[in-house]
Amino acid sequence: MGGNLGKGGSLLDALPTLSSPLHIVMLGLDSAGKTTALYRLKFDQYLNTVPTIGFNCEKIKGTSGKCKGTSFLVWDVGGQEKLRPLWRSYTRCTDGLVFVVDSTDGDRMEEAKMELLRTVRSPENSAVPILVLANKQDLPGAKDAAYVEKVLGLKELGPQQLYFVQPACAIIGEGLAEGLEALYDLICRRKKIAKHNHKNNKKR
Ligand code: G3D
Ligand code: MG
Repeated sequence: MGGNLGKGGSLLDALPTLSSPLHIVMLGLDSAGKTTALYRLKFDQYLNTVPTIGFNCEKIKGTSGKCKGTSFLVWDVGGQEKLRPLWRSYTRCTDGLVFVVDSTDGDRMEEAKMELLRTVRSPENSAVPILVLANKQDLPGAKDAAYVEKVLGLKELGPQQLYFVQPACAIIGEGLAEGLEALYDLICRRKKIAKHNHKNNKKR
């Protein structure tokens, strides 16, 4: 993130103002590992999950890097087909999306792609940063981040769409803190871009 402090901008102008807590919505097909990831982030331990009917919500504090100390309010929304129409009511006004994928479930990657694109293409979600967790990396046959990026068609979303694909294993917590940090970074970038565009529009 390059700042431009020398040209009449103050330090405050250069810093994105992030409201706290940041609102994050976790989506993905049923059984991808969303609830496991949420409770791993919250309690730093594995909790046995049952399929989510409705949602779970937890406040989580960033533990490392630039997002250390930042509060995130994370909504984990049920992923069963009958619950997916509800996703839209959660994603309105969110700061970031976490899309969790079971990296071993090749058969349902196309379905995951369709649901992701449907959510991201709805106007109220335009340009919301996305963290894709390529989960269950501990299992044999798990596809890597590059494959998941390709099969979900993330590049098709255009150059303005900020996203990052993080390999993860939610049951032991691997990759989750890194993923959250990457998402925080994307949220900062988006705020900066929005601020810049707002300034330029005012000049016109
Ligand atoms: P969901 O909230 O997306 O529907 P859950 O998914 O968090 O309920 O997880 C679904 C199943 O996947 C759970 O197993 C959970 O333990 C498992 N799981 C989640 N993350 C990982 C992972 O990284 N690796 C492995 N091997 N399994 C994972 P059960 O057996 O309880 O259905
Ligand atoms: Mg769940």
